[in-house]
Amino acid sequence: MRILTRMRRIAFAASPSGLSFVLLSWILVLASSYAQNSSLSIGGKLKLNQTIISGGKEFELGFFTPRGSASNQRYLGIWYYNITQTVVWVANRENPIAADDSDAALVLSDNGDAVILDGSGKTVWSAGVSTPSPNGTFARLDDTGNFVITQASTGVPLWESFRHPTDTFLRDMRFSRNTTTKQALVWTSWKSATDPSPGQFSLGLDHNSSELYLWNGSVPIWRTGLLKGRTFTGVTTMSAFYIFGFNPETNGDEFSISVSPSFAGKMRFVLDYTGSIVEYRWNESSGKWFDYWGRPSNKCDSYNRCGAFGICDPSRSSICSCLPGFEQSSGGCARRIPVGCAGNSSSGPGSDSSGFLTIPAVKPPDQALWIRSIQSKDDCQAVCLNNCSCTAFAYAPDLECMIWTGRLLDIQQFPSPGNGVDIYLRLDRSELENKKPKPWKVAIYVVISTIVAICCAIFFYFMWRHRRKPRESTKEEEKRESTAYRPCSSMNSCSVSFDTILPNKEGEETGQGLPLIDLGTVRDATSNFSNENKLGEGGFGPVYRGKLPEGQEIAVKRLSRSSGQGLEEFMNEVKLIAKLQHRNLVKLVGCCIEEQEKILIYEYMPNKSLDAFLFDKKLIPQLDWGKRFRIVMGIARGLLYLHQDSRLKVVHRDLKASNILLDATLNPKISDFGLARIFGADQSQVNTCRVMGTYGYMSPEYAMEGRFSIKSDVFSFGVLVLEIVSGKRMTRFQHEELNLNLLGYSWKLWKEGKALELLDPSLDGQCNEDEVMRCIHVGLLCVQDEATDRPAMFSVVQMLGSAAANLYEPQMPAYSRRRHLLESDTSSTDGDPRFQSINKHTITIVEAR
Ligand code: ACK
Repeated sequence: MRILTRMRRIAFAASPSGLSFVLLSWILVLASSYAQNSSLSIGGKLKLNQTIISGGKEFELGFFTPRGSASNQRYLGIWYYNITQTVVWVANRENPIAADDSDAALVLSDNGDAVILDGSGKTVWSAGVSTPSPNGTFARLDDTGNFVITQASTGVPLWESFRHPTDTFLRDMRFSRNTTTKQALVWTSWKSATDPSPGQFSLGLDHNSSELYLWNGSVPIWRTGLLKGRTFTGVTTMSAFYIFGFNPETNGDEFSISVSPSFAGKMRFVLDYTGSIVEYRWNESSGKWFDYWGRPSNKCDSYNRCGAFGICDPSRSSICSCLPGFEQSSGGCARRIPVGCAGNSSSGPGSDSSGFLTIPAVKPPDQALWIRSIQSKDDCQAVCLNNCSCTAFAYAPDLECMIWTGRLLDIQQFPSPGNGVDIYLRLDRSELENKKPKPWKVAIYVVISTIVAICCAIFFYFMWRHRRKPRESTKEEEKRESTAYRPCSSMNSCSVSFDTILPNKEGEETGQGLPLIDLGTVRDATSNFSNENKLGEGGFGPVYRGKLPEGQEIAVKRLSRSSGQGLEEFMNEVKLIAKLQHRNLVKLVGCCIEEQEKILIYEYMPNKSLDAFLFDKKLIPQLDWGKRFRIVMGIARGLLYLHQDSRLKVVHRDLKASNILLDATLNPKISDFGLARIFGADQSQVNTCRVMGTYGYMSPEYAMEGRFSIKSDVFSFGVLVLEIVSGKRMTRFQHEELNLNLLGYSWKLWKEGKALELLDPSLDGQCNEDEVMRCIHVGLLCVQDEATDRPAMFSVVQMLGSAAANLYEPQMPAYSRRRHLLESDTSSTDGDPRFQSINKHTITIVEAR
């Protein structure tokens, strides 16, 4: 429509000088038909200052200069209509036109080819079409973002931009491969944020399988895993995100995969110049793109991170280990006992000296051989047994039979069943026998453990009776409690799982395997909750240090009866943490629901909370910059796990320094999940009347309107980062003269180019300046007023971790003035004032809505 507007302007400018009404109408008709057709016919030209707009005004084609580029060069490209420059396709990536070359143009030539000619008539780019009967051939921009040259007589597309992609995958595109030539469509990143020429990263279908690969040059750096049903086996959380999924299809000699996303709005996948695939979705209400999903997102996503026969588990502190039956050797993981087969076994192929061990829920190894028409797991196993070089197999109805011969590469452990596939690893039988005790041994174990369990039960029964005596007066209450929550008589004999006590919502798992610890044991461990053992007071009650009979050090969170954390919050926390496991989340050792007590037992963190460390003049010298940066990264990874990488989408809602615990090596662990919420797969925001959290860390939309989302956690993370960098508490900091809080002060320094002045003076300038600047930059991005302006944790981890990451400019953060925070200082709880601090406590505000 820009052409139409421009021509209207010309026409009106001309009319006063005497042009007739007829001529004016003719110009307008011509202009409108030109724009409405959204097309070029043979001989048609598109000059540097002209554009074509798709019929439904979705996309626009024309010449552009990349946003932020210092050079004045023009590329022919397609972008979203009426949205801040978002380029989805570029034609002349390597041969830009000079902006002052006013004669340059895109032309649909006589032979039906689309060519870019510079002012001297030289061809700068061509679609490469040549048709013997070009009559009526036209080029049109569709509402899908596809620029198509079509032969009028047949209606057959001669050329499509969708089949010559650059760095963006749009919803109507297809990943495809020619099944004969094995040639696949390849997406290539830009060289930099402002240079559309082909960069080093590319994405496309594998030559043989239904798998997508991301390459750096010719080296694979990530892969999706095979398509199983409609989701990729190597991408966790995918089923949740893509309800309609990915659709494989074979048409003639073309194999292709299209996407049917559940999201109806504008969306695009971009292979960015740093080598990440990021899915952006358009938020109509804020008029902004937000990054919704991205990969690679953890260290184990890196292709073959742990080498052949290694397995990578991102939730462990040491992420690499060897597969069972393999051990570390000089060249990586090597088999402990060779598998007997033809050549080294008298019984030849299929010799019974080998068997299979199940490795559940893994990203299937690379380079599987697909065996067609196998109907059962047993048949698939037989295929593997009959092939001496077969090292593993997998069978799933959607995948049929896959076998691997030779080395097993790029295996990642996923957090839970349902993700990835179960593979069956071929091992020598002696390896399996080690794992499977002989039946007679099992029988002896069973008899002995039954006798021990009965003895323990009798012993603890008498102990329990003995302890209950003084509490006769509360018998009635106890009766009520114990009918709802059955106490377990002892930890050792505790076989009651959460299945029996926790309400199990549809689709959720129970916290199986987490022990219930009886109250007597907890009392003994904490010297009957003595004051000497008290570590402090959390928002929901006191926390005590203790030691279990086996010697394990624990922290016991005793929920006070008067606390806001009722049974619901308690159950919430137990169920959540039991299901989540990550090195940056605190580990729940057990819990106790007995008499009127609700108690959570955690692993003990010798360095207590970040709050206690960071704001203590004596302890702070121990936190040098390197440690602080590792803490920031650890919290970011823990949060990324909660938001994206675990099976659930969890919003913590109360992230703050006092909820970050530090282990012996100062590795941070996110704790306190009392307020956390599980989000549905497609749920991005929840409205609540019950605003709970901690002022200063609460995002504006949550504090003021009760709206929370993963971006509320991102806000709290940003505050935390600025606190860690500055060593200043959000709720205590006030720049008196400027009336600024920590966010406002950070922003002021940033704008003045003096951000490094924010650094904690106790560091005495000892730091990695680049890391400090990145932390401040990311911190400011995270505390933006609008949730959509805040990056997702996926981007945060990337931006913090890579000096090359492209960081956009922050705007003024939320609550930049102090007065908002003065209100926050009023929050407090009852209890021993020794243990209270201003921002340690979680508050609840009930707002009328
Ligand atoms: O800041 P702190 O010393 O560390 O005081 C608080 C207090 O209990 C109330 O939350 C401490 N705390 C909580 N959980 C643990 C834990 N797992 N290990 C050690 N200290 C803990 C926290």
